[in-house]
Amino acid sequence: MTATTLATTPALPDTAEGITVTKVSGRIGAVIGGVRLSGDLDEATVQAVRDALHAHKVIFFRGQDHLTDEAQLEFTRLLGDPIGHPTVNLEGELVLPITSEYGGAADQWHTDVTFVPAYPLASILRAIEIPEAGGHTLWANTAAAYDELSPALKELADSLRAVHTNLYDYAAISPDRDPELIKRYQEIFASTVYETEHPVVRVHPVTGERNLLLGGFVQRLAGYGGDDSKLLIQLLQNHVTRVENTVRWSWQPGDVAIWDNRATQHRAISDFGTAKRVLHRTTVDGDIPVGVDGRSSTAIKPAPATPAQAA
Ligand SMILES: O=C(O)CCC(=O)C(=O)O
Ligand SMILES: [Fe+2]
Repeated sequence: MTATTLATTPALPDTAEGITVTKVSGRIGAVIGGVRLSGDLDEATVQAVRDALHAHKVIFFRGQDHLTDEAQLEFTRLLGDPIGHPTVNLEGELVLPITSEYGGAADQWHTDVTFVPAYPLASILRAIEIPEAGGHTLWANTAAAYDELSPALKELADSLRAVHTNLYDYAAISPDRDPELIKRYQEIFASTVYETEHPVVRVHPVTGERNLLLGGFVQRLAGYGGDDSKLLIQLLQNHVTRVENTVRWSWQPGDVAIWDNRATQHRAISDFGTAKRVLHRTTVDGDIPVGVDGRSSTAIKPAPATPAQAA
């Protein structure tokens, strides 16, 4: 870069200067201070938020009580195109209530909506009503998980592809919940069956980091028999959820968490009994993952339209 271009590089506006970034854990998570979230943020502030998101994977904002659903959605638009859930938001709503109404919470480690090829690049979760105790959320850094693998395991992981689906046995993973409620939830959540083959190692399109892409929607590894598939998935998933790679957030109403859905997994902690817990989620449309070998994810179900059908 020449002296001339340096001299003409615009200084960041004042608004971005007041922003503080304070790490919460060693490897993932930071609290951002000095930002009042809204659809009116200037580009320098939005860029600072994006940078913090890519660096820390999940970022937290306290005291955003002024936000309405509409304002949350307007802020979401600054990060990309908001997108509804493929099966739960059948009316096309862009704000998804995450409630305890089905008994408990999303307490399996997962990355949001990985059963479709271009799953969301980020999710934004706003706390509305929080139990007096418990109901925390955990996030794990899937790039840190990849980094700590031995060279031989990295090479193996780089070569694997996994099938993700929204059709699994919901009752088996939540044996202590009301079977009727679970059945109703499964009927909605898997009303259309999706299956997608993703690379197990996704190259992040912004940071270039390699991330393990697994989580609760994984069904099997392509080309591996059942037992080997299960064991290999477990081996890699254990690195993702190692406590050292995680952060835990204790919610207050008005808190907002934003996570890089291309670089994390998360889960709720279902330890709040029958207490009411309500959060509102928006998601930002994502891009199709690419593996280390340059191969993209592919849809299996619903079967992609052939060129003749599409015509
Ligand atoms: O309820 C939570 O803490 C997490 C919910 C969740 O998985 C999500 O909002 O994507
Ligand atoms: Fe989730």
